[in-house]
Amino acid sequence: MDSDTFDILRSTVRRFVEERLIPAEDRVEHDDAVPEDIIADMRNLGLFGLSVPEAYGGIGLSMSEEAAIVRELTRASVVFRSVIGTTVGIGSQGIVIDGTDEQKQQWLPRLAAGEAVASFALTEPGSGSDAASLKTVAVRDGDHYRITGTKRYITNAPRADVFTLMARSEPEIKGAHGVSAFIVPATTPGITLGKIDKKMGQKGSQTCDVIFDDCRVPANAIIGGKPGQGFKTAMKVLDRGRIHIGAVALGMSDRLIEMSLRYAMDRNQFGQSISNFQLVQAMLADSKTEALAIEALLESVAGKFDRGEPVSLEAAALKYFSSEAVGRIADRAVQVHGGAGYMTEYKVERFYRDIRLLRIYEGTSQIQQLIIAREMIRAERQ
Ligand code: COS
Repeated sequence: MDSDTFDILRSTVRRFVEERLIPAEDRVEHDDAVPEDIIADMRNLGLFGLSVPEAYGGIGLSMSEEAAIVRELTRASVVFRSVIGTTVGIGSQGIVIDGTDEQKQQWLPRLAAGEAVASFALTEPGSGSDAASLKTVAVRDGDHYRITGTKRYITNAPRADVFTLMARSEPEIKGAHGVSAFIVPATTPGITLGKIDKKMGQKGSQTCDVIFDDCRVPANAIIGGKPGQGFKTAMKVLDRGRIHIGAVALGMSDRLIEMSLRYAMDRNQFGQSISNFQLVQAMLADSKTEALAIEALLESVAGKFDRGEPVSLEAAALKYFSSEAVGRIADRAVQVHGGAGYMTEYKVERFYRDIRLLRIYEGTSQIQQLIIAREMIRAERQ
């Protein structure tokens, strides 16, 4: 996108965050739902189509541009980002990265327009970090497959129109190579949703189980048309998703630091502003330093991704560092606010709970460490 158009998009999102999203945060928390009129505004702004190429009706941002927009968006509660998150990211990117032209034509324009919501169905009751051990089966039946299994903690499943679903289609091949990625419309007979999960935070972002009971889908629903490639597709989607999460961590860090600084400068104790005290300054300085480090790493990894360089190690490092750092930044924000930081009225306690998930979803910190070390060892062996 040319830089003038991009600047307009960025300032529009910034204004939307200030004028519409931040004022609606308490309502979202209270109602445990993002209001429909806000979702409609997000649709009209084109936010569902950020990552879909222009040829398929999206805005077609580069990873660096997407990161900058997501950073703006997540200065408001991360729950708003979740509305578009699976459609922009993990739910659609399998089709964008590995889909056939026909699959792209069929799904991407609707996803980009926000007319259809996509969810990513990988995790199962017995398979989380060890994604290749998934048990959902897709049994060949003529020119169709019959899918049976349960997917767990599926973000946006209650709103989803289509699932990118990983299932074992090659029963004789154990592990990653027996898995295919399927595009499964939510209206397919045999799909039922579990009850909506009750969570520590991120109220308004909905997750639930999705149960597939003998769901019949055509064989051409396999992403890319080739069975056995689904695990790789999922891993590529997650590499990219982890860069996106780095941008979420940065946006929330910006907000938490703003709140901490403002509170420290307004609050008086011992006859003066607490921002005069060096122990408070140390907390502000540590948070700012960590946010700058996330920013630098995000720019470098997103840039590498845009140049087509391999980024598995760097994306894992960014996701690991940024999600841990924003956890520390949120913890300091509570501390700077003192007693007020523990009260729901001031929102930092809510953000503290909301961002705890960043260290878990799209691969735990421990999985990121494992990927980083594996890639290091692999490179040294070559
Ligand atoms: N890009 C492309 N291909 C990849 C890849 C990547 N980032 N990572 C792995 N692969 C390929 C490997 O090259 C291998 O294929 P070949 O044998 O042809 O080389 C295949 O996928 C299997 O990879 P690997 O042997 O590394 O698989 P493991 O079972 O050891 O698992 C981890 C790898 C642990 C990294 C993976 O299971 C993972 O990311 N788990 C976390 C899942 C997750 O993030 N869940 C969150 C919920 S989804 S929001």
